[in-house]
Amino acid sequence: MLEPSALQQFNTANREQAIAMIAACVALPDWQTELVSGRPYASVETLLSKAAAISEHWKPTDLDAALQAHPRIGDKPKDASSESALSRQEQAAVNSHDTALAQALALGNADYEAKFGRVFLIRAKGRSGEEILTLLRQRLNLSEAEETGEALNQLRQITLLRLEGVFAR
Ligand code: 2AL
Repeated sequence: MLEPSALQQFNTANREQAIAMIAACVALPDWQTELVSGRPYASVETLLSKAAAISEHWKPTDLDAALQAHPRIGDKPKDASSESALSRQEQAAVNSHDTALAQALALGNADYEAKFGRVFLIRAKGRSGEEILTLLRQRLNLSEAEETGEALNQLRQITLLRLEGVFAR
């Protein structure tokens, strides 16, 4: 028998199960609830555009809340949670055996945290460690307001990529 697609499962699951399917995409309960309340979705594209639209409402306080689920770049988490498994995959191209790079990232992360008071966030999937380091150094020059906007953009990208992964079958 044909397995139901992830979208069919999401559309027909009870509320709690539906939330559990998307919870690892971003640790923002309001976003999760709003996406689940929009069911049923006719297609994965409709679901992804709704998800993108509701992520446009995020504010700086949402960034702080969501960051709790994102380890630093270069600190690949070792625990068994599904968020950590996603983070490890996303950071796969950050070569932790390159000591010079690892040290430069650690220094950049520390400078960033001293300046902005939160963890540096970047969509890591599709980027090398060197690229991430270059972007980290550039973003250190932004103003507080510019950088908050940029970090929220990165959070949206990470969230939507994770969501595409959930509904890719
Ligand atoms: C991460 C993460 O866990 N996945 C990703 O794309 N970026 N973390 C971070 N601090 O940027």
